[in-house]
Amino acid sequence: KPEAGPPDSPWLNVSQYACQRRTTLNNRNKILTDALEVLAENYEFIESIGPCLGFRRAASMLKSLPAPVRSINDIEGLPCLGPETMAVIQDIFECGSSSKVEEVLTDERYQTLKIFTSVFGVGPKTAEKWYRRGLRSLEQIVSDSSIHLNKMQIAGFKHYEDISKPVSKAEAEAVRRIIEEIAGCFSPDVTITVTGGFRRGKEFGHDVDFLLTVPGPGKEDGLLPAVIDHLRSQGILLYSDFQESTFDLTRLPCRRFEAMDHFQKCFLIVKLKKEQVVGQQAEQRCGRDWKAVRVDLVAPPVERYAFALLGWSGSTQFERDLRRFARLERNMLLDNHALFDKTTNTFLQAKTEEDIFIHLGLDYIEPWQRNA
Ligand code: TTP
Ligand code: MN
Ligand code: MN
Ligand code: MN
Repeated sequence: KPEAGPPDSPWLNVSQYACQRRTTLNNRNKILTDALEVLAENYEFIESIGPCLGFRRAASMLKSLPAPVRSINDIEGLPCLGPETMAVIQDIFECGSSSKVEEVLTDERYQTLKIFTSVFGVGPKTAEKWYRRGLRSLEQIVSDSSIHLNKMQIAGFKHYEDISKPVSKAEAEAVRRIIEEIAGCFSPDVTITVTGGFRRGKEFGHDVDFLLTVPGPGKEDGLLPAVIDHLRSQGILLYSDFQESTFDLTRLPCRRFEAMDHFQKCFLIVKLKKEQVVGQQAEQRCGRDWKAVRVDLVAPPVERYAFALLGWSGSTQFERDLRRFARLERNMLLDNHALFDKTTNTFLQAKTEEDIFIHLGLDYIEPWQRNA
């Protein structure tokens, strides 16, 4: 085998940045990326950010390759592969699996934290606290009266069965119709855009994400509270966490990647009737005729739309690398609100996602190619 593939190999010139790669849902290296993501997750649980990102970056790079990696020679010269990652990949090629990964998968702590963090509202910190108290199952958590659950976690446990199941495209479409109708009552000019995993072409998601906008300055004020009230009066609001806008152009942009932005937004659980979903039976003899579904709504000011759309379309790894690329390669700061050029001290305006890619000197990457 040649050392680094033939000269015209598509594996040459693979960028270290996800925003310079096209990553579809067709992952040819799932065995490797699943293994690396287990290690990344394990490091996330112990809040060891450096190693976690290292493994995530490696997995993300491998997802973009147009063919399966068949030997350790294949990946020579590719970016994002540190010595630890190389050792894992070598183990998988030589033994069929990585002992390091197997160890994590059978580790009681990993298994327990994985279960605990699968509850809506429970992050690594809370999961770790419960683990240290000797708790090992969700049943133990809900029956322990000394544990204080917040409002989000109470909803998370209450609807656990439903919201731990994947949301289908048909269900996402049904949710879109409901939100569209309700938002249309607030203003006939509202536009609703699917973001998140469904915009990237995924068949299933853990929630449904939407961006709502109304043309005209400040016209989005009050939109989400109105939508939430409407859902409540229809009896289909199971949980809502509304966050008022704290958006302030004078304090832009943020210095680093933030999971949270400053737009008006809400994290919801809504009741989706089976009859509202195309292709599902209206009535079942036994059991409920509805399913609880997690829904995220964001309502940015219309002139921030392109930045919000890019930021909420993901994947998380793609977003991280867009920001990292902007900072390290362009001396610019990008977040969900704006793009700032530090060299000229100016904000760069954008009406579309394409505008932002042009400002960054990047080829446009379609949403379905952002599954990094
Ligand atoms: P998610 O809904 O968490 O992820 P996803 O849609 O890619 O995957 P899934 O199918 O499992 O739902 O987040 C979508 C994007 O929104 C993600 O790129 C991160 C971004 N995001 C923000 O920018 N700010 C926020 O406050 C949150 C919660 C998400
Ligand atoms: Mn989502
Ligand atoms: Mn979401
Ligand atoms: Mn901020």
